[in-house]
Amino acid sequence: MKRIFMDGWQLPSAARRMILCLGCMGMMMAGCASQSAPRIGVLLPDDYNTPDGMILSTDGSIYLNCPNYNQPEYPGKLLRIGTDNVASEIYTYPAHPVTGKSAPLGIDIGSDGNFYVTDNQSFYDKNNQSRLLRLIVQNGKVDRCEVLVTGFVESNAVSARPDGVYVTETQMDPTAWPLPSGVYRFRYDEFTGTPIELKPRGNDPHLIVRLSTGNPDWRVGANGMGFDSKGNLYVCNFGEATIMRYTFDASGAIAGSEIFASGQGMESCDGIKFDPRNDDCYVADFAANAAHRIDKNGKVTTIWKNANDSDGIGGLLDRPSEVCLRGNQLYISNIDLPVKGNRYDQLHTISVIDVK
Ligand SMILES: [Ca+2]
Ligand SMILES: [Ca+2]
Repeated sequence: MKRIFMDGWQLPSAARRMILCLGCMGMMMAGCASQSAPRIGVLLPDDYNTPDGMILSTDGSIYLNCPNYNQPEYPGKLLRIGTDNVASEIYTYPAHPVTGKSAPLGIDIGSDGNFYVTDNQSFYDKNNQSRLLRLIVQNGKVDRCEVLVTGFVESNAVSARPDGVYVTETQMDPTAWPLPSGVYRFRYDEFTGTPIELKPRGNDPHLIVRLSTGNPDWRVGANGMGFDSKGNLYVCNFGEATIMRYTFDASGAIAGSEIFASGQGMESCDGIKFDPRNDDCYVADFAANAAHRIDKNGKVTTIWKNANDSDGIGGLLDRPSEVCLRGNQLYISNIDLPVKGNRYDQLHTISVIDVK
């Protein structure tokens, strides 16, 4: 079943005036220039209460995962946001056989046209129940869901690259400190129909990057991930507010690593996306209710930061977890998780900021 619902500009006029009015108040509170202020791009009903992973399709659509952690009586969903900002439901994810919940977080589209999705079950069970899934697309529709890899603690971002599928694991061993995390890579010919079962605690040969996080205030490791136009890998160490850059040798092995950007106004780094036109990197900063742009030299510019926590009214950021660039508009998912003083609340929104 497909259902269509409203974006922020198709609300009844009275409700729209109220939201616009409250939004202006929020912008004044934040004290930011109006041309870079966020607005509501998509307003979501409770069925889609925890928006997170986004990926831009070649046809201009944005595909959005909603794990619905905040009200898990609603199953995890995949939505499509058209170029008119109208969202439609594409798929209901099947429940995990142990937890009974579906939890689709990160998403990418492979060159095969299929969706690659992390199933992050850590909100329900931290005993290695998280997975990597693939949605097989046939004739423009999702035909079925395949389980590719099992045994993650907290699978998070996913990138379907020509040489394999990369997945960040936000914590490899929740009992260890500093917190170990990392990146796994799987070759396509390993997906034979029987799921790959990861060896626990970082002992699996698919692990290609290790990170360590020692910030007791944010015990969150490898999170967002992206690739620049040269094929270099970037991984967000959320709790350290640091983005690492990795280069590869001709065989595909990691050849070098360095800090790409750290701090400079970032309080955390969650989801990232690169602008393929100039290799600018956009960052969702969950901890700061902010979005940043980082140039190719690692210089961070904050393009928006709320003065306070918000509920999402007027497009204000409400614990942003992912970004997605469409043209010169930056779409930002507000995951609104109830941690560190934030209250899960109405509205459920995708914010939009004009970035050029
Ligand atoms: Ca909210
Ligand atoms: Ca909130």
